[in-house]
Amino acid sequence: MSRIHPPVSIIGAPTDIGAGDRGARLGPEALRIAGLGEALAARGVDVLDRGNLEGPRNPWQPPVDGYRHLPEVTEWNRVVMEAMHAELAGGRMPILLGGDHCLGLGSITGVARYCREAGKTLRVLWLDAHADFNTSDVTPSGNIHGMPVSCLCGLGPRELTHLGGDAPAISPDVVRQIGIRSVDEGEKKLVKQHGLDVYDMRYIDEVGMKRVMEEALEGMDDNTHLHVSFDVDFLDPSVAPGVGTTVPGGPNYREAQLCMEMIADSGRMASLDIMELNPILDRDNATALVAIDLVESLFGKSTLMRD
Ligand code: B3U
Ligand code: MN
Ligand code: MN
Repeated sequence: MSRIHPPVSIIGAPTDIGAGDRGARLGPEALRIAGLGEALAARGVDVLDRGNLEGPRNPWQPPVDGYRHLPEVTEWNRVVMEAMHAELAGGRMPILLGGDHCLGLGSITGVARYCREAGKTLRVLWLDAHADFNTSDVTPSGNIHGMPVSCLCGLGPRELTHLGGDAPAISPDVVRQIGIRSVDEGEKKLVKQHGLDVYDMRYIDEVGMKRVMEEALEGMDDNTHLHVSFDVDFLDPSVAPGVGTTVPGGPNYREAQLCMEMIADSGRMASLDIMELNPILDRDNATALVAIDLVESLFGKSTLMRD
C-alpha cells in the first residue's frame, strides 16, 4: 500500500517534570540521535525538526496537595498545547517527542482545539502500560504523568482540566486505551465510573492484537483525526527497558508492530506523541531504536510484501 503522508514537524519537549525518575528530559535527543528524522525522510515523508520547546526546570520537589510540580507541569503543557495546535493549523502533522507523559495533556488539548476549529472528529489511541487516570485523591505518587487522561476528561485541578479554555478537552468516549496492565486501586474505580474503553493485556491475550485494533479503530471515517499517544512503556520491558516505570507482560515486538501497522492502514493518524523514553535507563539507545522502528510501521513500513 503506498500512502501520501502530510508534512511532519518534530517537536522536542525535554522535561521529566511529571515523572518519578529523572531522564525523560533526554528523550528527544535520544530519538534524534537514533535517527527518527532520517527514518521518516527515507520513507518519503517531508520532515522538519522544529527543535526543542522551552519550559521551567525540574525543581525535584515532593508533592503538594497530591500534585508534584503543578505550576511547572501547567506551564510545560501550555507550551506543548500551543506548539501542537500551531503545527496542525499550518497543515502539518506534529510528532511530539517527550518528555514524560504528563505532556499528553497539552498535546491532546492542542489537538482537540484544532479539531473543533476544523470540524473534525477526534479519536485518541492511548498506548500505555498505565491508564494515567489518577487524581490527587487516589494517586500513589503525586506524579502528574499518572493523571493526563483524567485531566483531559475534566477530573483534576482547573489549571489542567481547563488548559484549553472554557471546558475540558475531551470526553472519555474519545479514548481507546491499549496495553494497560498497571492500574492503581482508586484509579480502577474512576476508570470504570467514567466508562473508559480499555483494551487491557488480558483482553489482548484472549482475542489477539488484530481484533483489539479492529475494535479500537472501529467507527472512524474520513472526517476522523486520529491522535496516537505512544507511551514507550506500552511495550514489554524485554523490548523496551529504557523507561521509568516498566511493567512486565506488555506487547512483544510483533504485537506492537501489528498494532502500528493497523493504525497506518487506517490512514487516519494525524498527530503523534512518543513519550517516556528515558535514555539514562536504556542500553545503547536500544529502546529509542525500537521506538523508531515502530514509528516507521506507523508510517506504512510493512514487514510483508504489501507495499
Ligand atoms: N499509576 C502510577 C504509576 C505510573 C503512571 N504512569 C506512569 N507510572 N508512567 C502513578 O504514579 O500514578
Ligand atoms: Mn503514560
Ligand atoms: Mn505508562
